[in-house]
Amino acid sequence: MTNPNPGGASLLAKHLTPAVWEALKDKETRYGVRLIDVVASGLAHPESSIGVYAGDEESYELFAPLLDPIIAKYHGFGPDGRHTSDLDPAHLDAPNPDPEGRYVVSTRIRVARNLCCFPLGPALTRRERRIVEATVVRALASLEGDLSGRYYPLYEMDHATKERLIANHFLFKEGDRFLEAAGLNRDWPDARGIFHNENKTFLVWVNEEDQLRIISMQPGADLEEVFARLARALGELERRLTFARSERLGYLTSCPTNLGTAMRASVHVRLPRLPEEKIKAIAGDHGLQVRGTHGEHSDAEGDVYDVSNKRRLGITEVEAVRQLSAGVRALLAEAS
Ligand code: ADP
Ligand code: CIR
Repeated sequence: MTNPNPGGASLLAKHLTPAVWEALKDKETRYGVRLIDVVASGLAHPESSIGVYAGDEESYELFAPLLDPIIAKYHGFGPDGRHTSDLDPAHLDAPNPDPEGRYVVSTRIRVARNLCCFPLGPALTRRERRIVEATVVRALASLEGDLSGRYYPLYEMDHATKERLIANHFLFKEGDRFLEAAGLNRDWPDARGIFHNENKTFLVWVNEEDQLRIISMQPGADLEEVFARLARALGELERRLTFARSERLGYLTSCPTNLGTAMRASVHVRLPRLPEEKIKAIAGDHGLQVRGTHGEHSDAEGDVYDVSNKRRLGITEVEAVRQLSAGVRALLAEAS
């Protein structure tokens, strides 16, 4: 097969040179992940912004000639970089940027995690995915206090409940075409589901893009409270589960944009008086990205934007939330 470079503006198209294709096309990881699997989503969707997904930890080593330049471009993190973590809420210092609740509708911080010693989602077998689900659900069942909750398997959930949870920003959407092409939706909805506490301030998505998406969220702009809850939940889960992690790349995730902290800290902020281009410019100056009201690949509804840290690798969790805090302050200064 000759180099199938999809063209377009994706990082895959930029970095899948004939030399890289030739050097990597016959390689295969111990879990059977090949170059053609890593690039499948970007080939199927030339409109991708990134275009690659890793099938396992070894993919990041074996296919480094393709993935390292993509990681460097997205995160500004070179091959000699070393990722460090700081989840200590005492280090945060990000006071509520909107104490009167005039602009910020809600705050959400999520991290992605995958279990050590399994392939990542694109290469999981149905049986392995079920073992992951059972392992995670067992760990979640023993959480106490405000973190205690219930797991709802997707196959048991009726259509109306699912739609309501998605509309209220609690549950992942179904049928993402990029994930589909990466093999992440195989056997859907088997072994997928959502855990949440009673007031839905602590939630865990199971077996979507990553095996776990651990989420802390609440109305308003109290970044410190949302971060502290997430850090506490992660501490509890780390005592019960072993997550896939590398010295260099931090927490391992299926999409290279999520490596490192695997954290996306966001606010939903209503900015009726600022043009979208201005919002994007201010956000960009602060290392933030802007999404629509219903997440990635959606539009802003009612002037509500999702503003979050873009970089997740080579930055600590505390720094990522501080970056969000500074950017939101700058946006609010312009908005009033
Ligand atoms: P991810 O957070 O995993 O990167 P998405 O961009 O698809 O993925 O967002 C997932 C969901 O979280 C969407 O419903 C989105 O609207 C919601 N969301 C993101 N940020 C916030 C926020 N600050 N408040 C409420 N919901 C949010
Ligand atoms: C794409 O390449 O466009 C999709 N696979 C989604 C990439 C992840 N999104 C992002 O920029 N954080």
